[in-house]
Amino acid sequence: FLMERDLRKAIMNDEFIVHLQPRVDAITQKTVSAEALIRWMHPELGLVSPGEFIPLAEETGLIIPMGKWMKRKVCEKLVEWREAGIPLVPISVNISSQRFLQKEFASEIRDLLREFQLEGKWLEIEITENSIMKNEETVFKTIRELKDLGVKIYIDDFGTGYSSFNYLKTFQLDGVKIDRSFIQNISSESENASITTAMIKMAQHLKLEVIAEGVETKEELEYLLEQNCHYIQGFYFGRPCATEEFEKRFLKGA
Ligand code: G
Ligand code: G
Ligand code: MN
Ligand code: NA
Repeated sequence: FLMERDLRKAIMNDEFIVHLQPRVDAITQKTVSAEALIRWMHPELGLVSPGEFIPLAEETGLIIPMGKWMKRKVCEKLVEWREAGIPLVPISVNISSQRFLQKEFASEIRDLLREFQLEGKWLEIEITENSIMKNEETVFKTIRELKDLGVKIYIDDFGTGYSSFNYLKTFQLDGVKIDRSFIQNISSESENASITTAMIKMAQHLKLEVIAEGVETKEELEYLLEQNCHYIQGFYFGRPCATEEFEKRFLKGA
């Protein structure tokens, strides 16, 4: 029932907001970064979740202006924290493969960082395995340019894509985020446990950071810690929330 026209109007009327979810180092208990997740405050429907409009945004190409909006918002937030003397954490942004595969992606990031006078390490990106399967030449160049800027690159939903693992040695990535479907009930579901353990081992062997997503319970956390995976994102440490709440709860070291 959501139409392209609604989505266009939403972009024009600035109906989107950014929520942030902490990624925590479970050993130090410190928030090490934040994932930015888009939300749509629809005037009649209320909060619409991205699962309902990202596919339409991708089909219609509106994902491109939406992504630009998101990256600017994130840079504005980082600058706001810096000016307020709040200790920054990097903010990680989800990039649609449509955008990532365009030749100009890295220069968009470069221009943004320059405009906001931000070092690349404050902006991180999450791409899916599907983004690096195609168009190897462009991907290679884009990744190198992002690395030169100091922007970290993570594979999101790790373990759910169709690609082989070959890309892990081809491209210089920074880390993987193990999809939450593997994390759920990990301590009692032996299949999820074996798969996750293998993914953690492989990633660590390749010197990649490993982040477990969707961690909801103490049992899941403890299992992951036993496997040496201590970067944790999930409801256990915090749900995605408005930026003001994120600042109060997770950056109060200011
Ligand atoms: O926040 P939530 O779990 O409802 O997000 C659902 C999906 O929408 C996730 O796959 C998430 O990666 C995606 N998503 C959220 N925000 C953005 C965004 O700004 N850009 C893109 N491309 N995807 C997003
Ligand atoms: O595809 P991506 O990993 O970017 O999507 C992140 C999504 O996962 C967000 O929509 C966020 O709301 C959701 N999420 C984050 N932590 C948890 C969790 O602990 N449990 C569940 N069920 N969803 C989570
Ligand atoms: Mn993500
Ligand atoms: Na994910």
